[in-house]
Amino acid sequence: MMNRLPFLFLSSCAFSSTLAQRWNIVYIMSDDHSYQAISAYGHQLSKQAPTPNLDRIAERGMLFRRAYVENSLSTPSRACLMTGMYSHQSGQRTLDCPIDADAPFVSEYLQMSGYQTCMVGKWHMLCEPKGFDVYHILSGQGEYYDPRFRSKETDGKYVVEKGYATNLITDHAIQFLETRDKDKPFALFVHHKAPHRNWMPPLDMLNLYEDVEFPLPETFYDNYETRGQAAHDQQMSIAKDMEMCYDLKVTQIKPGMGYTHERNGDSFRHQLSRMSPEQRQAWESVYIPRGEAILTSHLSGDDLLRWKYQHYIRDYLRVIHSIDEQVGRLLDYLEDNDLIDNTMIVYTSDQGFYMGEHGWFDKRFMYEESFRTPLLVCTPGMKGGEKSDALVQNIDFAPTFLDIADAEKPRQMVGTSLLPLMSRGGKSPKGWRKYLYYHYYDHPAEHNVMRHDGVSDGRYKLIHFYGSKGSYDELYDLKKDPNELRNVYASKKYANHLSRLQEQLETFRREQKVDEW
Ligand code: SGN
Ligand code: CA
Repeated sequence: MMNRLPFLFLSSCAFSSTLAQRWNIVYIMSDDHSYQAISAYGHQLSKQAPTPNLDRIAERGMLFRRAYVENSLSTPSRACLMTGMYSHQSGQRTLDCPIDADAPFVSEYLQMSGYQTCMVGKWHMLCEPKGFDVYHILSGQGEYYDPRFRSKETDGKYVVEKGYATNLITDHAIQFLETRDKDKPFALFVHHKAPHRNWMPPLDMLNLYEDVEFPLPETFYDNYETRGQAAHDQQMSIAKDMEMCYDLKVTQIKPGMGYTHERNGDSFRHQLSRMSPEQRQAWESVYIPRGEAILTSHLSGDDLLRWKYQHYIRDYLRVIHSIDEQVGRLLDYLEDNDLIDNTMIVYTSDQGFYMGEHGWFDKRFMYEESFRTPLLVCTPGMKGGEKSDALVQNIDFAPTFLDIADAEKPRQMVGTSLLPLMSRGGKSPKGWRKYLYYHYYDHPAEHNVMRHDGVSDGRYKLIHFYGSKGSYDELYDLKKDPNELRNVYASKKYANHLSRLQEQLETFRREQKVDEW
């Protein structure tokens, strides 16, 4: 096929921001990291499990309170990052639907404009890494312990590396920084596997938070009273779908014991079988007694549900603690090597995640916890501690990086550079988007979330669910109902907002040539 990478113009005026001076770029993205678990966001959970190193980025720069994804799932979100396009434009609509292999990647543009580029960690896309001088990528979703990586040097073969994924990915990032071409600016993409399911902590953190009782989210017992079918039919509930063995590491679970259906038991046993005797010993010395304690206590009903929540959250936050430490290590390196004053640093996630809100784990929905994603950015010379309420989306990263590289934004990129917004203390510049478009396509699939698209203006949100079982809409007022418990679609009081959002949704679909899929 023809290479569709268009000629790239270096621009000295039109699209470039006076702020950027071809800084280096360090883009750190974790996998399924909720904003509720970053202390800079101030949520209850993170008060008991702070993330001082991630907060350093916010202290130096800006925290985005309204950062969103377009499609709350890994590979589609990564495609938005790499292409600056919506899912239907890149082709990567679901986890398995392959990206258009000819879609130009931001890494290719960065290379063309003189950057040295590197990708370490979870790649997960159904195409080869493109536009990277150096890469060390995990196999598929990746493994937590002794993960397999491949790079240009391994001739396409995966090779096991001893250690914990988050540390090894950081090692590779630092290795790149040590050996890079010092005559060029660099763009380093650090993509953590953590804290993706099934939340396996580093072996020296297995007991962290064991004595901490984390608060239940306000919406933990949501009964979806005002919602349509999708919220009722999902299979991501802690009560019904979180598995005792795979998710909560109760290794003694056997069929017929009356616990949650154990779909992933085999893959858990496979994870255990990959451990070295020392790893296995460290692991079992902690999880076997925990498993015994829960089984002999014969908890059921709400007691069992609360136990599941605590054990889920503790493992998740252990994994976060190690991300925080390793990001701190990378920031220290940048500081110690005089790179902090000419590097943009981004910390984000491929989407948000449910920490028990609405009784759920996982993501996929256009409801806030999964639609929103954490975003902390610092650039040289910022005053620090700033917050932005502007509507930003993961399609904006590619244009931002090209703005930094002083390169013109190619026509197919629908996102917008964040730099003008950052130079205005986070306030939206004239003409900034007033609506966000969202579209989730992955159904039928694991967790059984219906297909839906929608628009949000940051306060009002219209969601259109559709699929083989029919279609319906929901409307939320986030100011009056931040937890999205009251669907006001049928309320006359909201008729004006409803028709405004309906019109916006139609306009998006028409202009972006997208529809039900
Ligand atoms: C795996 C997980 C799912 C998760 C998807 C997508 N199941 O399939 O719980 O929703 O990844 O996650 S597991 O049994 O394999 O753990 S994503 O972040 O890659 O989009
Ligand atoms: Ca993810």
